[in-house]
Amino acid sequence: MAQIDGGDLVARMLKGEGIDTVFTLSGGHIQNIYDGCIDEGIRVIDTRHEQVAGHAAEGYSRLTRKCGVALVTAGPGVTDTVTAVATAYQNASPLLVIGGAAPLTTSLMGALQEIPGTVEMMRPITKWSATIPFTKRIPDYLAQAFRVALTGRYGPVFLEIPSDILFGRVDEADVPLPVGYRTEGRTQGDFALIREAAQLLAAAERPVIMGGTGVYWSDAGAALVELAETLQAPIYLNDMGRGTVSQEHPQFMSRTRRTAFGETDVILFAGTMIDFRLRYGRSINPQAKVISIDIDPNELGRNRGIDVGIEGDPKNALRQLTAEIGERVIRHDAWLAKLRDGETKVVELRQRWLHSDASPIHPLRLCNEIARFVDDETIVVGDGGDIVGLSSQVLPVNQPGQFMGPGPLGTLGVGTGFCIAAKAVHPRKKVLMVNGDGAFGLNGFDFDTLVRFDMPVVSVVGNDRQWGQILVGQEKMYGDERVVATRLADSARYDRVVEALGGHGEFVTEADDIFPAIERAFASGKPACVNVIIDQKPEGVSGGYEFLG
Ligand SMILES: Cc1ncc(C[n+]2csc(CCOP(=O)(O)OP(=O)(O)O)c2C)c(N)n1
Ligand SMILES: [Mg+2]
Repeated sequence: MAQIDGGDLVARMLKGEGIDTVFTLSGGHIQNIYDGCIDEGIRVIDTRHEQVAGHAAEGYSRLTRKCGVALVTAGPGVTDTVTAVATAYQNASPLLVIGGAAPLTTSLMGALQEIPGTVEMMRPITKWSATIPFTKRIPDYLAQAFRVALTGRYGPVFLEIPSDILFGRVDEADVPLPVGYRTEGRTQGDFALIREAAQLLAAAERPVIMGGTGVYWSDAGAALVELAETLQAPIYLNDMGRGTVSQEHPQFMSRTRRTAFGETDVILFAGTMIDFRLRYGRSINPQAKVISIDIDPNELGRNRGIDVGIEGDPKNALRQLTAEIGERVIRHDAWLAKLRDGETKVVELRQRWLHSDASPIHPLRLCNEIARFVDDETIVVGDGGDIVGLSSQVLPVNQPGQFMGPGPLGTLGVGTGFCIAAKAVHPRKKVLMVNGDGAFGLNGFDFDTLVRFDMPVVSVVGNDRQWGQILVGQEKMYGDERVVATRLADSARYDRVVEALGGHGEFVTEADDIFPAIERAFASGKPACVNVIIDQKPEGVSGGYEFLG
């Protein structure tokens, strides 16, 4: 009878899930999984840091809505992924991290890379974390991992495979691979609550709809638009919800949220946590009726009391609401016009800086130049502080999943991993990264991975020679003379770092040179860095962030 080992079993299960690429940094404890991947035709992309492998795997999940996989070696390989796992957890992203581990046969004897408690370490930031105890149980554990990661509120799982289990051999015939081990069904909202919510929405005078990450995961953009059009309500989006509705849609709004929240009488949240991003709900009109839809019932009523809380898949629940409201004509022309007016005013105020010729370069001018390169076939990765915040106000995002940022964990350093994922999933799409100079330093070395795998992406570094978003707050709170730990070198040439790794570099100090430099960067056909020196104290831009304690 044919004998196979645990690595073959892992690879076959991945193949069965439609995983065509895995992300890793090598180690003896896991190398037979690679061997299995070769047999199954699964591409192995090796990064220069396990954190990047983790972010790349999350990026793969976000772009495919499958469960991305990172394979990492025992001990430090696993601990290096903790930040990526935590980031995915906060984003409700499915993710499977498979960690090597010292053999069970030498447990407690001080084996190489043996540390206690990796499974426990991962537990609070995963939906499930476990050790696989027998070789022949590998397929069952993987089936359970995919079932947990890809149902309910999606999220990461961690599986540790001790090396004697992973390298153990079994008769192929003794280990049939499980099939039909998870459902793709999606829950409906409670019918009575849908009716109640529909009545509130239909009677609203100043309705507001806010969609978030859950809208992306349930692919609910079209359902959201349909309801919003029926209700003639403004649409606001945050985090991974961005792009699920085109910014061209006449009801899409992004600059008037404060007014809308403050004046609304009925507000509907779909797949959006009412957390710090929404000021814990504190800015919502206290008299407003609040309706919330979430796949995770623990989000319903958190921080802000709700009137109707609908546990369910956002796409289904939104469709149910639209059906329940029926074909009435509900107009809120004055409300929409007022908000649109507010939107236009902000855009007009910005014009001056968007077209500024100032030297040093105004960051809004930089964002405006970057925007010229973003079309529907461009994936934009954001990794940095203020420069990313500003760019999100300027860059068009009209496609679901088109913008990839760290989400509520605010993880600096996600960028190179997300770029690797974007090119792995969509080799022909343009990938453009907006980088802070500080953020570049965290995982910039993975430009090497982009070079090795021939993944041309362009990173534009908004180089203010500081950890700007923190420095601004520091100055406000403690004064100029007590700024500490937030300044970076004037001389750092991130463009040359990328050149040295085999990529293309551009260095820009004048506004008119930005566009041709980015053009050359794309034309080079290599991973590229356009290092743009920008104003440290730009006019008209407040910077920093409000720390809501
Ligand atoms: C891993 C990590 N460490 C620290 C922080 C805190 N932090 C938030 S924004 C920021 C500054 C970012 O600086 P940079 O990337 O240069 O962007 P800028 O704000 O200067 O545009 C820091 C340090 C974080 N969010 N993530
Ligand atoms: Mg900076």
